[in-house]
Amino acid sequence: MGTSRATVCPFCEAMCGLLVTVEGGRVAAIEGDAADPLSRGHLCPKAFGLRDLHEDPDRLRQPLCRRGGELVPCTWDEAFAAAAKSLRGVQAAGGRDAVALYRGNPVAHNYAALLGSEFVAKSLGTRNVYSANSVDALPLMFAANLLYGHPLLVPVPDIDRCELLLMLGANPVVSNGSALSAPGIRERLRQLRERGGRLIVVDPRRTETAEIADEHVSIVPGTDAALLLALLHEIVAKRRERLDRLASMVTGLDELRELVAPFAPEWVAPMTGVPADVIARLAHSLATATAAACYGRVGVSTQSFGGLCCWLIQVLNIVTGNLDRPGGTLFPRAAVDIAATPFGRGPVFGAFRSRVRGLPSFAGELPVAALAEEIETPGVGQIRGLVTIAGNPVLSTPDGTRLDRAIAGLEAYVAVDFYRNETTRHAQVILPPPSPAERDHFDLFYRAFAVRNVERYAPAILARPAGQPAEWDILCRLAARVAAGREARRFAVGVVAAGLRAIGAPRIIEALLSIGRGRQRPSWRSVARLSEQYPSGRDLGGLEPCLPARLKTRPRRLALHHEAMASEAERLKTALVAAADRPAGDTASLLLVGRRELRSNNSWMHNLATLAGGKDRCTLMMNPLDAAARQIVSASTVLVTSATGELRVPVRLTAAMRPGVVSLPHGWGHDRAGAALSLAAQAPGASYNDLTAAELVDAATGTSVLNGIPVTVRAAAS
Ligand SMILES: Nc1nc2c(c(=O)[nH]1)N[C@H]1C(S)=C(S)[C@@H](COP(=O)(O)OP(=O)(O)OC[C@H]3O[C@@H](n4cnc5c(=O)[nH]c(N)nc54)[C@H](O)[C@@H]3O)O[C@H]1N2
Ligand SMILES: Nc1nc2c(c(=O)[nH]1)N[C@H]1C(S)=C(S)[C@@H](COP(=O)(O)OP(=O)(O)OC[C@H]3O[C@@H](n4cnc5c(=O)[nH]c(N)nc54)[C@H](O)[C@@H]3O)O[C@H]1N2
Ligand code: SF4
Ligand SMILES: [Mo]
Repeated sequence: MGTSRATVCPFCEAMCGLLVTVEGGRVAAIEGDAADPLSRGHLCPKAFGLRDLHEDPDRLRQPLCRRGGELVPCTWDEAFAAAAKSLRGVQAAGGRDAVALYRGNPVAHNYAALLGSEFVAKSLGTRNVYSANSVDALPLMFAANLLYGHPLLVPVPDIDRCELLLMLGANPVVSNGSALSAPGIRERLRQLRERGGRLIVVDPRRTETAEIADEHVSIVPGTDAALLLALLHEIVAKRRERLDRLASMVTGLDELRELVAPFAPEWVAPMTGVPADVIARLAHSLATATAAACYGRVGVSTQSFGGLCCWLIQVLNIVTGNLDRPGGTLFPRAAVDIAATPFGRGPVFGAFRSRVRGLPSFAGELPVAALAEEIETPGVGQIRGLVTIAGNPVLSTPDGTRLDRAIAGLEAYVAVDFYRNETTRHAQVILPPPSPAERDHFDLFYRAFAVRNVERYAPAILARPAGQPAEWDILCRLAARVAAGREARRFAVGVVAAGLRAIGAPRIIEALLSIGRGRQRPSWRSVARLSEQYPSGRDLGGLEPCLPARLKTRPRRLALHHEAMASEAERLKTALVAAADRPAGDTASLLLVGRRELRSNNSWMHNLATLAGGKDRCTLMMNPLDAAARQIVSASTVLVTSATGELRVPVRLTAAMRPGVVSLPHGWGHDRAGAALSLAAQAPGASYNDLTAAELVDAATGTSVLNGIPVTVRAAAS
């Protein structure tokens, strides 16, 4: 018999509690932890990735250094020496900004990487800090910062109590929710409908979530801002707003009335593809429901008016009185309040700009759309070295082919990753962290987005092999080596990193917990005690109203007027007028949108046996009408061409697609030489981001436009 250990799945934002049976030092079984107050026993197939990833022969268990052009195993001492030497060399010649840092999505699921990578950033002292945020949730944080005063003070829909949920550009039945941690969301949505509530999904595809909804509203990609403005037009211009207890906090309502005035449903209907009577009906439902929530994610974030969309969604919740209302949208209160951390301190937006294109910074980072040009363009501050931590920007950021080429030409590149993926294959040094089964777990980031407040710490379920440092160790050591002997501020960062490395990451969590807990609750002296006493997590209760107290705006007001958003609405108006004047033509062109697949996680987990099997997932979904017009037959191979590139993928004909729109998942394209993902390479697929353009960003925020990309599709010669 093995022993059962409780942990948390690190693979998506749902944070499912798991019970793992360990036998002879191996993971023998994984099941959902019914005692977890948030996940209540839910888990999805990806949880088994915990075992597969641990046992994957391609997972790096030893650092690699480049010798004579080849990446070969080396000792940790050799790896750190080579890493520090190359990065320091580049900075000595080209200045601090000559080395860039890119942090990928798994950093947010790994508290030691989240904290440790801050040291790496500060020790490099570079302005060239990038992350996956600018191909993801940046517009949402931008809106939160404008309205609530902090990028991480984001309300989530109270789906367990709401009566009407209007969802745009999100597919939580597959993604398991994003900026909305609600494990088992399919069941929660079923319950919503069972208690008489309604779910309405706005998406160009009849998604798996739309499939279980009361209504699917098919929309032309990239036009959600117009739809949202028309909804607001119906509510605010017609004075049907209902601020209720928010009335004393709201300012700028008159300006909002003016802003939405031109966007009558009849006007936006032809461009959005949503009939005017449907818009009017949706607005009426929102304005009259006792508790409703509007929610949007990736589809409304990474599109040409992403910032405006995310802001309008919040404004819609405010003017219907649903913000901070049970059954509406509420602010989670995690044991560690990340909205009270230094992230986002100071001028959050536009504190500095990228060198070549002048794209604005957000929360200390530049948009990743600028990375390739910052590497390619000579001059003072040109990037000649790179550090990536848990990322794969060659597959996950726009114009991957160009970035791939740019990274290949760098003088120094150090990666912290346990795979030699499509990006890290270019590294001079790869420093592999332990497998997720070998690390402790505390969700520092995603608890801020959960529909129930839970405090949970889990020790590692397996011991680290001898010689394998913790990721905290790796990042602190790297930071200390890079900063040694530099100017005072960086030197100090290095000294602190070296000191805290010895103390260990759990102590930082204990410190944060004791600050965050407030007066009335008992103070945990150790995370070990927390996990002993509450192995499945400690329930801190459901979400509750907290405004105006938690607002970070000064004075504590909800201001509905923002110059930046007013000018975005103006830009949208101009674009719509131009579109309406254009002769209907160009039926050759289709609009490409993204999707996610259940047994996949962005560009990775494609190398895991349990998840990789089954039918081809990197397929282009297309409406049969569009196929017929192009003599494309079911299951054939097609060529998809954009202004940036061309892909060959199998086609899947389905009436779920809106005519004129095609859908492809991102994160495939595992046929690049030099990566070491043997299983993934057997079904490589093609990379969506070979079609997207670095030039295309949301003007308000600098976030990449990854949806609504014009493409042509034709049958490939067999
Ligand atoms: N076209 C298009 N592009 C997109 C998107 C889209 O919808 N459409 N979505 C975007 C979104 S939302 C995101 S979040 C990004 C993701 O983009 P990225 O964050 O750049 O890439 P991932 O695919 O998440 O790759 C994660 C890497 O981290 C490694 N890793 C996993 N766990 C750990 C760990 O604990 N420590 C370390 N050091 N490494 C680890 C894995 O081995 C893998 O190589 O992609 C974006 N790109
Ligand atoms: N299984 C699985 N789960 C995941 C991930 C994964 O790769 N696989 N990735 C994780 C990550 S990093 C994230 S950020 C989340 C993302 O979580 P979600 O945002 O829920 O996931 P997506 O499936 O990308 O949903 C985006 C939807 O937007 C639609 N869309 C595209 N363009 C438009 C548009 O212009 N307007 C509207 N209204 N809709 C549009 C697409 O058709 C798609 O259905 O998922 C997380 N969970
Ligand atoms: S939904 Fe799946 S991948 Fe996400 S945390 Fe739960 S088990 Fe892990
Ligand atoms: Mo993401």
